[in-house]
Amino acid sequence: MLTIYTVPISLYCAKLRIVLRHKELDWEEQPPPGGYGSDEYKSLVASGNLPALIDGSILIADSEAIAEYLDEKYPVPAMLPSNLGRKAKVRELSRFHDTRFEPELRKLFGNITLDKRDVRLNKIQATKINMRLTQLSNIVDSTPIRLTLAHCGYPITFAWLDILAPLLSLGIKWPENIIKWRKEIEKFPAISIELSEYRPKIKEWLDSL
Ligand SMILES: N[C@@H](CCC(=O)N[C@@H](CS)C(=O)NCC(=O)O)C(=O)O
Repeated sequence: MLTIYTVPISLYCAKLRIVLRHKELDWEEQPPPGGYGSDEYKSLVASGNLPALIDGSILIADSEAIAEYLDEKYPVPAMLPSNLGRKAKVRELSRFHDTRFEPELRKLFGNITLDKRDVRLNKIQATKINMRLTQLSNIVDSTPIRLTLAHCGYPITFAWLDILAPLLSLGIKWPENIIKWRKEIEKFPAISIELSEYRPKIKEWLDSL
């Protein structure tokens, strides 16, 4: 049995569950021992990163490293193409999410309640998110026929944007081809099931602020 350390609100834990679901793997989830950000957790996972996977004697932290490990260990259904160039393009798209797109959204997380809201930061981040969406629209080129690792992070970040955009008046401009691409990837059951369970967690988290 695979074990993953997660917290309910974590975007990257949701991304990882899409991979686990698509591969029809069994897994159990545990909260990070000692709590999120604790020294106890860091004694197990030096970076403090969530998610982390325990598979026997192996512990891996970082959703992308875990996803690639799972794809090699459980190759069916494959979530990376076997063709070298296409594989690299899937990795490129996946890393664009993790290193360029989602980090711009994350900067808004401390800026949600009225007492902490910084209108200037909202505007800056809205511009950056719109810029990343335009870039994404120039990277994404076709309707996905099968689910790859590159498709697992975006639906979760999009779900956050759906909720934060009206709340913070972000004025998000969705490119036409991204609206279409999103609809297509959200048809994969691994994604639709995760979204139906994850969206309420975003709302619960917002209510707890
Ligand atoms: N690139 C990392 C990002 C994961 C990430 O930022 N996780 C957050 C929770 S959503 C976290 O671990 N924050 C605590 C920390 O970085 O110490 C991944 O894909 O796993």
